[in-house]
Amino acid sequence: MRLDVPSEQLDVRLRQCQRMLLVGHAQPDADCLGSLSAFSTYLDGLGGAVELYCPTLIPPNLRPLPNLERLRTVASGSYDAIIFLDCGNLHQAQVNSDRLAAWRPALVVNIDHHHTNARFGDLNLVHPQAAATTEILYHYFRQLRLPLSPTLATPLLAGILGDTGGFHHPNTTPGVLRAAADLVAAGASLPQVHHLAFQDKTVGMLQCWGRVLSRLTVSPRTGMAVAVVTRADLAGQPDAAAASGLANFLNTVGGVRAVLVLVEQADGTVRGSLRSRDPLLDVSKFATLCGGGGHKMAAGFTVKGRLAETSTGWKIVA
Ligand SMILES: [Mn+2]
Repeated sequence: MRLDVPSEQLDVRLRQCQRMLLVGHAQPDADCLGSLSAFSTYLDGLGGAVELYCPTLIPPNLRPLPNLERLRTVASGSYDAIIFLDCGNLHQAQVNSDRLAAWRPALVVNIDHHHTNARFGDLNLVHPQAAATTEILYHYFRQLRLPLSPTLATPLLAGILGDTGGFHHPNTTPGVLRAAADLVAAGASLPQVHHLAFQDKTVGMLQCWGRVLSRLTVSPRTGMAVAVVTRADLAGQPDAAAASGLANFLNTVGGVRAVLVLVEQADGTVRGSLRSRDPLLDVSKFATLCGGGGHKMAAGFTVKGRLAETSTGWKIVA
């Protein structure tokens, strides 16, 4: 993979920085957290101070990745460089332009693979053909001839496994598999990383899914499965796990062309998760219409409102 910005050019800039902040998106997944973990290990080796920031808490199954104990949900200092990882836009990281200005960064780096990426950085390593942000980082580190220790290889593989659904999504290219093989050769354990990335279900979550699935509808006309998750269904379950896990699961059901999971959030919004396995569909277009974004086969959006049942189905009402 040829990177938009030569690796040496970014490496030289980062070596000049005293204070750096790594930023991940809200409700971070294995790719986002794998990227934060691996990139912080690399930056620690350059000499500057490195902070890790994510606006929401991280799923317990991903906490063992190196350096994530340093992750904070607040970052109030000023930084020479801010590096956004796996964020399609500032909004996904819950960062507005005032917040960004307050961090007073001399350099904003944007490393991502969402094809809706807004290219908001001073340096943009945005590669929509990459299966995962960690696949971009893999090539970045390789081009720098950085030795791949297990500490680096494990989170890189976690991101690849997470975003390829364990090598079963259509983004699993020969190049992804070669990168993964190289990471296993460098000391990442495939069974351990698979466990880390996917053993995220709990009994409470399955019971929540049970309530939601009892009302599941699949349109005979469009093949779209729609599931709605109310606050009552959640009964204290984390919203993100309910949404993305359920959407991925429904995407494996026969006869389903596309999936929409709507989850009522505690803050008076509804989060939509979209999935498809049909190469003729682009669910990110649907997400973009609703103010969100993402990939052709996995996308999401957030709208104000709450879920209400009507005589003909469910509606998002103010
Ligand atoms: Mn990703």
